[in-house]
Amino acid sequence: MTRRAYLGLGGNLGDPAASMATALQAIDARMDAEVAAVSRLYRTPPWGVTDQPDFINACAAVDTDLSALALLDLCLSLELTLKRERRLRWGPRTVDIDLLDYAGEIWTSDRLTLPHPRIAERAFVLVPLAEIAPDLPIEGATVSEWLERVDASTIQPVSADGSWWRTAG
Ligand code: A4P
Ligand code: MG
Repeated sequence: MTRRAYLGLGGNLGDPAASMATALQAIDARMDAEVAAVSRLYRTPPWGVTDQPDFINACAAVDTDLSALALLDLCLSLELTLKRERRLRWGPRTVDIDLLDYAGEIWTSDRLTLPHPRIAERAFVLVPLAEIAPDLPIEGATVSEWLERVDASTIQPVSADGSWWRTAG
């Protein structure tokens, strides 16, 4: 059975857009997953630990036959592969891929919390997610409703549209 999942992608070292594009291409190439929509790329100030470079962030919708845990494992293995490849060839860079939502499911295990716990307070997630899923319910409100409650003024688009991932990487 195919389900709709949403991924949050980001990085702030090296060429995060290229790493994110490689990850989305790898997901889209699978028989059991298809990239259905991708937001623009955004430049975002660091959240949490603020003494670090700006991030590049984006969100993607993925239609998949994978279970939530299998999709999480795919994301984690792509993170490891990208970090390993980049470290060997061009020095350090990072890409993080979070599973933001999986078919609206709400549950927690030792390895996975759904939906991702900090979506509602993070403009760097809400701005790109609102571009592809404004009406998605997250913890009692829609993405666009949560977006109204945060300061999104520092979240700057840096790609013209959501096609960046097909050619970069
Ligand atoms: N895990 C549990 N639930 C999930 C989920 N829904 N999606 C577990 C993904 N992982 C989930 O994740 C650690 C473990 O969380 C995983 O192995 C999985 O079993 P991680 O992403 O490696 O850990 P982390 O990144 O150090 O921690 P955390 O809290 O996930 O950090 P975030 O949320 O990734 O934040 N500022 C800007 N502007 N843009 C950013 O992208 N990112 C971070 C990191 C901080 N500040 C940022 C950004
Ligand atoms: Mg993370």
